[in-house]
Amino acid sequence: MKKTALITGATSGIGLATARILAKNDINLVLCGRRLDRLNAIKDELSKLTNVHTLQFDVRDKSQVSLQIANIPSAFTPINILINNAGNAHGLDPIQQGTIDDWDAMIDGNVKGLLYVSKPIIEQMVQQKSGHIINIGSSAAKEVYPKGNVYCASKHAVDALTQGMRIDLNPHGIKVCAIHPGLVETEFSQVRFKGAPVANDVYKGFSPLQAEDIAEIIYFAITRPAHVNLADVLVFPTAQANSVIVKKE
Ligand code: NDP
Ligand code: 8X3
Repeated sequence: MKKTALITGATSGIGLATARILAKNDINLVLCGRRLDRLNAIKDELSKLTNVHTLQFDVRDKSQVSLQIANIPSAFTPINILINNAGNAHGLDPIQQGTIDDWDAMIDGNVKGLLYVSKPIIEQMVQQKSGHIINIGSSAAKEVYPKGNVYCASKHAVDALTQGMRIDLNPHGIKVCAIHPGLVETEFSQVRFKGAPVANDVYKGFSPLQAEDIAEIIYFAITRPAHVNLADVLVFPTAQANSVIVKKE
């Protein structure tokens, strides 16, 4: 019986790379994001490999999230694998110079959005007495770095929620995992720096992780035997020791 995975943030970066590897491995996909043109193009691409359904919503919009998840066609339910990947950093400023709009975007998207998506899927998984939730945290979930303040807080929350989910869902046979990447070359820095040229410098002078590196780890996690749960994975590029030490040429 084919499994179905719902991936948030499937329109670029880690989410898109994960959609591609899962499609190649015959997993049905429910792909989510805000950019409809990209969702349509990805559906065209991956429908050649597997069954694909797309949902366009902003994870911050709780009524849209619950409405759209409630209306997933029955061929794609129940969801067996939830990959909570949607998220971004907005700004890199000392706390005294941060903007409330950036803070709202990070707390509402990275934390509350993850909860809004998880709630209806967890209900399905509890009914099924099985399921696998993968939350994409960050090295910023494990340590705080200068100017990282609110982004780090949002990812620390993802780490805490992962642990809380693992505890509360333990009686229901549901696996819960967090994958915490360091520097991955995606659209992340374009978003963080709002398209400013500095975004192009973030990954220069060393070999950063690529989205496919994280997608492969996600695929490894979801293909472990039933009795094995990868609970917490911290992954850096070799050149990175922590959030502030990166060996550059
Ligand atoms: P990208 O910017 O390439 O991808 C982010 C994805 O999230 C997009 O598909 C975007 O889709 C979606 N997204 C963002 N905000 C929302 C929202 N409010 N509602 C719905 N979808 C949203 O970055 P990454 O692939 O790098 O990021 C994926 C995850 O990995 C994030 O949680 C990020 O924090 C985390 N991460 C990234 C690292 C890095 O260095 N790149 C390192 C550690 C963790 P759309 O715009 O179409 O809605
Ligand atoms: C993304 C990695 O170092 O920019 O979560 O926080 S970092």
